[in-house]
Amino acid sequence: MEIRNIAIIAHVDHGKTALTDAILKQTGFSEEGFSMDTNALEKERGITIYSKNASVIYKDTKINIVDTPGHADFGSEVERILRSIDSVILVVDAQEGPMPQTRFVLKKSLEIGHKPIVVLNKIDRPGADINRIKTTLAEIFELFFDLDATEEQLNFTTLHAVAREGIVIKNLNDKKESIKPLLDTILEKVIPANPAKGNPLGQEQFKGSPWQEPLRAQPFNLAYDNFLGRMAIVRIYEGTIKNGQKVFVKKTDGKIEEGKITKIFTFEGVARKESKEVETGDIAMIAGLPNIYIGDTITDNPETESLPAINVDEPTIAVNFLVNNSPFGGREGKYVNSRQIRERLEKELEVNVGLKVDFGQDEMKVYGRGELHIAILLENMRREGFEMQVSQPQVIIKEIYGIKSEPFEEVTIDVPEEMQGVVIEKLGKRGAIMTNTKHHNNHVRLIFEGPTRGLLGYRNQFVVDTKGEGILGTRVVGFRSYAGEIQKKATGSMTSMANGKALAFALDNLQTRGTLYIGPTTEVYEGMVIGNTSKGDELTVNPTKGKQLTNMRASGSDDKIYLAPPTPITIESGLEIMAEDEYLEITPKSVRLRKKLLTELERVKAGKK
Ligand SMILES: Nc1nc2c(ncn2[C@@H]2O[C@H](COP(=O)(O)OP(=O)(O)OP(=O)(O)O)[C@@H](O)[C@H]2O)c(=O)[nH]1
Ligand SMILES: [Mg+2]
Repeated sequence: MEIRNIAIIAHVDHGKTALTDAILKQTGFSEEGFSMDTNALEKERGITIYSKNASVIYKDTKINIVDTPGHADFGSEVERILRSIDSVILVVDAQEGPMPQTRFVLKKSLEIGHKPIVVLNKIDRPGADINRIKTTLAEIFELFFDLDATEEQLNFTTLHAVAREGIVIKNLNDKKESIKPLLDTILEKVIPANPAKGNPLGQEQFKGSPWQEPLRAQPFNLAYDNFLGRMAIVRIYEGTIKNGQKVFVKKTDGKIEEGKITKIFTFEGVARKESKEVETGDIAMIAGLPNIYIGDTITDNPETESLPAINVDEPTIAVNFLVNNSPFGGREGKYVNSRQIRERLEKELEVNVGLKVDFGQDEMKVYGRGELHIAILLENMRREGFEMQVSQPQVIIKEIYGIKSEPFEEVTIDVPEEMQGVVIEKLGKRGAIMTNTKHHNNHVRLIFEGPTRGLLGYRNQFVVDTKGEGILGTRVVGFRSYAGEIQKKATGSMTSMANGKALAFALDNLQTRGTLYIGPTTEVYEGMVIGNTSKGDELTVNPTKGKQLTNMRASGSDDKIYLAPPTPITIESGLEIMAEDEYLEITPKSVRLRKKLLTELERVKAGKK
């Protein structure tokens, strides 16, 4: 059977998963209502976190599809996948137009030499009128051009879609029926992964075709199975791979290891199907090679030349994980000690390719590609019963050719025009420089470049400043020379001086000073941060203080307390707002912020040093 290998790429939320779901459904490989975003966290957040493989058969052709995550923190994963497939469906929200991650993934794809198929999605959105669709298309063309697309790449096919309803059309006035126009375009435009000179029947005259050549396969993703151990998702470039086969793994550092394939799966819909043998061009999941890693070459002959290595992007931020030693430490978690946390992190390293860990005695320094990358790991751990505390995320600073360097990001912002002032001001203070602006329909698109260090914690501020109407996207552009001091107005913390239960009476007084993270009856301890202060100062308060009891009862009115609903801390918001002298305490039941030094006296002393 012929094979086509594609990935679906786009900026976050532009509709990749909706499109993949529609393909699966309409080819009969999934049930009504099924979504590729199967993981509990993905369902909750409505975003894709893990890239996933699926496979459908359409007109006697097997189409392997990789649905990729759109969030910038997972960008390096997308890059690896792009290396292993033959073309991409670039999905662009017709109303929003190209966003930073569109640029990032398209750049990688063009560099590899793909000829992307462009899908303008969400043409049902009210803002996606004919004019906007035309502008978006022009912007995409400009983007291709900017990214040095070749003549052939610039000649991309454009389709229009309402992915959510399973509709793709070629021309805007075509009848809206199904996803078929996309599938037909894939068959027509994407090169077959198993060239026609292949030799499926072992005919003599075809000897020497890729089918006969030595095996060459390369992992682009890792998975873990409790029984089978580490697994690799590989693309078979040449030859075939058989269960039980003895293979050589050529590592990227030149070492060669021997191993034996103990299990092979291919994909059927989203299910794994055990296979005895996988042919040239296909994508498969293999077990039996415990040391296998991204970019290795799997072959049956050690003399075979290695495939070009796959680059894994370096982490940009680091967070310390430690045992929760707060006064409430160990109360709510099932796994709380440092050995358990260490073992869990070791397991994570099996599959989480962008992650690195320095295992210290008491602290484990975890390096990731961004706050979300780390937040997802923490969220998974707490759901499994882990409890720990973490330090404020710090960007990774390193010397490059003797120059102190730090990660930089490009920030693309869409806001109503009247809000641009506050965005420019705040980002300017955080060390970002505006590189471009563009106006369309009362909205303005601002593009900045600035150090990751200055951008940490900005997202929350942005949502407040733009009343939720703005869109913000970022992508890491690499390490640049250190940007110097950055003024970030740290929000001050309101810290409890007492142990006990918070009382409505006390909170009522405190809510005038800032935003509270807790409500009445929440248990607090001395040193726990219960809110922030609107003036930005540090405040030590007593949230457990009740009303003075007197014999005289005043008129009934002062008994009424109206508390604004608290803004509870989540892992992500906690990582953003926490200060350097604080820890974020994460348990299966709670997320609390605390001062490293619990008493005010200790903090004052430390401040004077
Ligand atoms: N109006 C409209 N909404 C759509 C369409 N396609 C998808 N959506 C919605 O857009 C949101 C994001 O869709 P997804 O398919 O999850 O987007 P994604 O690109 O996979 O997002 P990430 O994987 O998180 O980057 C969901 O709420 C969809 O229901 C469409 O054609 N029209
Ligand atoms: Mg998705």
